[in-house]
Amino acid sequence: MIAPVPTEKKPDEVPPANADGDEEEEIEEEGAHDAQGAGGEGKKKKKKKKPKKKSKLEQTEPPTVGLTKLFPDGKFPEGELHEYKDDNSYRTTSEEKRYDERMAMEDPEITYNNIRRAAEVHRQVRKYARKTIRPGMRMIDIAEMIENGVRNLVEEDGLESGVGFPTGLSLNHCAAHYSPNPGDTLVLGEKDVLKVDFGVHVKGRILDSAFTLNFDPTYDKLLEAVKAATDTGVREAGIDVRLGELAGYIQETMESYEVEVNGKVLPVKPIENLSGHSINPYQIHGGKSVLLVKNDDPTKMEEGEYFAIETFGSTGRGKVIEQGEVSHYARKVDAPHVPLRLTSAKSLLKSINKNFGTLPWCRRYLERAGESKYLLALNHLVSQGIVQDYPPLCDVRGAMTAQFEHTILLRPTRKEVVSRGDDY
Ligand code: 57R
Ligand code: CO
Repeated sequence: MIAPVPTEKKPDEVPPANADGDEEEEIEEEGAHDAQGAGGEGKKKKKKKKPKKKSKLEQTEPPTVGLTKLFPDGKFPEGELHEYKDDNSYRTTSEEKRYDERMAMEDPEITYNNIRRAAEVHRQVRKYARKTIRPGMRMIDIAEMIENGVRNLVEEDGLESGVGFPTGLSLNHCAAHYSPNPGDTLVLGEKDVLKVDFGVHVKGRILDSAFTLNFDPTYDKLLEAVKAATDTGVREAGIDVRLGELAGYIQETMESYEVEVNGKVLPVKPIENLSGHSINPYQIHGGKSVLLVKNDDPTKMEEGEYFAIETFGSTGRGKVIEQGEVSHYARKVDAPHVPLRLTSAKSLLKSINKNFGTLPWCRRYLERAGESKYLLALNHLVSQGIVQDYPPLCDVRGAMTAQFEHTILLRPTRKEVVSRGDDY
């Protein structure tokens, strides 16, 4: 549970005040302070100018400084490393695997530096979001604060770098795929449980990480259960691990928790029809789903793959249905090339291809790209199977749901939890 914090800390300007930047001349009186301490009319001796240490560029509040400025050598921090277990433990010291990794780092297509840059943007933006999001704020203002931070820090540049997908701000019994649409006047409440799920991409490498905020302690245990279940998933994931088995470990951890709500003890259930997922360049769902309930999916995790390990816990049925107005969309990777009779649909598709390609987006991003009165054309593209719509996914009213999510890399020598931070 987050305790109310004192008002906003004064933004610390970057760089320090003496704009002219030249070192202060310190003129020291010769002998002025000699032993007898008497002020002597000593000869004016020019003291050697000591280089004033360059003030380290720091992130501002709200975050505005592009990370290439904070990491001038272009090298971004490695995530949390885990050695592979059992018959993949040889990989840690394998010369061949270490060679493969060196090669990977030299290949602009494979280098881990892009996802690490996206991860550092995510950490710095969420640090500010976690201390700033408070009941009374409008959902649109929360979304734009996060998106402006991402665009500034990733130094947004069309499809080269930018926001990875719509900022998810699903509340209470809704677990995923809610983002405010234009005109949404919803305000965050004291008793709300908020899932903040936002993405950052660099050259199509999408960093997908999420956390849950609550502002009163009632559901602290639910958040603890889901954080532990996600950490189990992160720990047990690995090369050659079967997705169905991994789901079993996640379920075991989740179901070992219960929440007491107004004197009633409720079991924490993993949500059976939500999942984590593999991630491909410019494709948020890479085709492999990591479900949250044990199953016999024999599909294995493979070397070089990126996975979003995310778990959802609920005090309700542990099952979601599509509910409410759609905000989330994405052009299908293998969209059929059907002739579009509606000219407005043709030009809307052009705008989608130009601004998003196959990256997910929401209606606010469409309007930011200059589109208006697009709904008819958009629904036409959905009905033609060219664009997939993703309605909000909700358990029963009265249920409470929580989410935590990390992106992991299955590198040849070891697993890297690239989105790990000192917060979660
Ligand atoms: O990660 C249009 C998006 N994703 C944003 C994220 O799990 C995703 O439905 C997709 O914007 C589109 C799910 N699993 C079934 C396949 C069993 C959801 C929940 C988590 C989420 C948001 C997700 C899901 N499916 N794809 C990524
Ligand atoms: Co995800």
